[in-house]
Parts: sequence; C-alpha cells; structure tokens
Amino acid sequence: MEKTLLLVKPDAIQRGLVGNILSRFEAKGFRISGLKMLQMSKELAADHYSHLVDKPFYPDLEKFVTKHPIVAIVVEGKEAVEVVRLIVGPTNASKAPAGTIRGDLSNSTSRNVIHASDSKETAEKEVKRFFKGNELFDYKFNVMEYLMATDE
Ligand code: IDP
Ligand code: MG
Repeated sequence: MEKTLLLVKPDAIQRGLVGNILSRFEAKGFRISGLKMLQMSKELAADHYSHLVDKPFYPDLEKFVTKHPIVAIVVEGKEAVEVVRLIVGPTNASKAPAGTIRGDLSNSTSRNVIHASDSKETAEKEVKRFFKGNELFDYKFNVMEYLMATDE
C-alpha cells in the first residue's frame, strides 16, 4: 500500500495542534506506519528543502524548521500521496479551502503547519530520509479484539 511522509512543523507543535492534525488522517482511514519527534538539523533541512535553497525565503525557512522540534509521520493507504495532499491543502494557507488542514489552521505561506510529500517518487525518498526500516510498522487494524473484550 502507498506510503507518504508528513512533517508536523514547529508552528503546529508550538500551537498544540498535533492531535488535531493527526486525527484527520486517522479519521480518513489511513494507517500510521511510523511516528516520531525530532529536531531538524540545518543539514537535514537543506536536504529536505533542496528545491528551495536558492529562494530568497530559504534562510527564514531553515531557521523556522530547525528552531523547535517537529513530529514526523508516515501514513499508508489507498492513493496516500495524492489524498494526503488534498487533506493538507495548497502551500499558501491564506487561500487554502476551509476543511483542509492549512485552510482551517493557518493563514500564512511560511507558517503553514504541515509538510506532505508531493509525488510518489518524492514520498519514497522522504520516507527514507526520516525513517529507518525498523521504525516503520506493518500491522492490521483489529477493532473487534478491543471492542468485544471478554475478560471483564
Ligand atoms: P509545499 O509545502 O506545499 O509542498 P513547497 O513549494 O514545497 O510547498 O515549499 C515548501 C515550504 O517552503 C512551504 O510549505 C513553506 O513553508 C515554504 N515556502 C514555500 N514558498 C514560500 C514563499 O513564497 N514564502 C515563504 N515561504 C515559502
Ligand atoms: Mg513541497
């Protein structure tokens, strides 16, 4: 099944939005394959945003993403890359439709609360950039086991 990478950016952590953001992917039916907190180094930021290092806003972007911890998440499901981007919304959160994460939670291009891989090829690279093989989990949902517990 297709996997994609999400980064809950420092602004979202600082604003206490991790639960709000994560719950949207769970509610949509994606499986969380990996999840961890880390603080990005300048080297990791430059690698991850290599397509932007020559932009005038890159110094601010680097400072922003390395200043506080982030939460990295891999979700898995049908057409995960495309569907997750739809849930996230466009880069400029001021113009992002209501109902999307950026549309609901941000009014900024630079502080737009979340990153999501933009293609299948990028997703494969980005998942590997942030997660080792043994940090990703392949498991089945087993709701009945917990809803119908017989040991009470
Ligand atoms: P994306 O996050 O929607 O994929 P990208 O173009 O890959 O957008 O840009 C990565 C991140 O760089 C954005 O999410 C945003 O934080 C920042 N960024 C992109 N364009 C601008 C800009 O014009 N001004 C300030 N920050 C920007
Ligand atoms: Mg991007």
